[in-house]
Amino acid sequence: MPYETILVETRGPVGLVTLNRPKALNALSDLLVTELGQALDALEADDSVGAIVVTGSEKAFAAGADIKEMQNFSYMDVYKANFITAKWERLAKCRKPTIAAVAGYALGGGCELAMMADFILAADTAKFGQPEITIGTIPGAGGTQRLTRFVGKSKAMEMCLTGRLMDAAEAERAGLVSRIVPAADLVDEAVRVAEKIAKLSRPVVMMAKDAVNAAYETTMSEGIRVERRIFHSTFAIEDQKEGMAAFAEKRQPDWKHR
Ligand code: CO8
Repeated sequence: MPYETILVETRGPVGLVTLNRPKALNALSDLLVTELGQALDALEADDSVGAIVVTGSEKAFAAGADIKEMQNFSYMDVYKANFITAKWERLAKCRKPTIAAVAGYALGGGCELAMMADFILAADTAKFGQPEITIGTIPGAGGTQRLTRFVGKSKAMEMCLTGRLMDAAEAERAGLVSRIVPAADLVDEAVRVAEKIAKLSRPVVMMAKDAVNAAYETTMSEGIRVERRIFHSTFAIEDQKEGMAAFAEKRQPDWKHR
């Protein structure tokens, strides 16, 4: 399907979505968010795709929600349309594993979008921030909640109250990103990691993702209970037999479910 604001391709078992509004630093217009949702629907439905990478340009992953588009919205406009959270949550709702590959600015809604992925790989040029306060509003797509869980109250509070940006090194120290890679290698490395995940047993990968996500949504004791139930259920999948047999027989596993 041709899109106006994103590029979509598959590289082997990896779906790669590139945000593509370079003149606006990939500002997240309503059309872009809609098209991103459509692309994710299609990649989730495509059985040949085992993992998804979302990236932007060298200069910007995304510089936020489109300020020019929303500047004249009234309270009634945003309230009635439930602006814009329902559509934005699509990335967070993916069942397949997702990686945000971030170079340059990931600001406001851009930072929020990156945090909806399962993990963030950052280029050494990446800059993260929630600068909404400097334009008279606050994060509206999970920023105050997800950032606080990633980096803790003190840093999240400082960033949301002052709009200060975090560079890649600070983001890695704070646990916002899993790793930093040179900007020139970012997309290739993200695709390599996604491919590695896509070549594993798909149901077991999805179960591992569910179990880690439980840590964000429940108490420790409930999370441990969820993990144990999911762990037990892997023993109902042929791939657990295959993986353990392959280990014992000193060979590579041949996964049944990909
Ligand atoms: N919206 C619309 N246009 C943008 C945005 C944006 N967020 N960011 C940049 N642009 C446009 C600029 O207006 C400019 O367009 P033009 O050439 O027509 O003037 C073009 O992109 C290039 O930008 P700059 O000239 O400003 O580039 P610089 O390199 O000088 O500066 C910055 C880069 C620092 C990233 C700067 O552009 C900037 O500060 N951008 C705004 C950052 C920001 O405040 N983001 C938060 C937006 S609010 C938000 O995200 C709320 C989320 C709430 C979520 C609700 C669900 C949607």
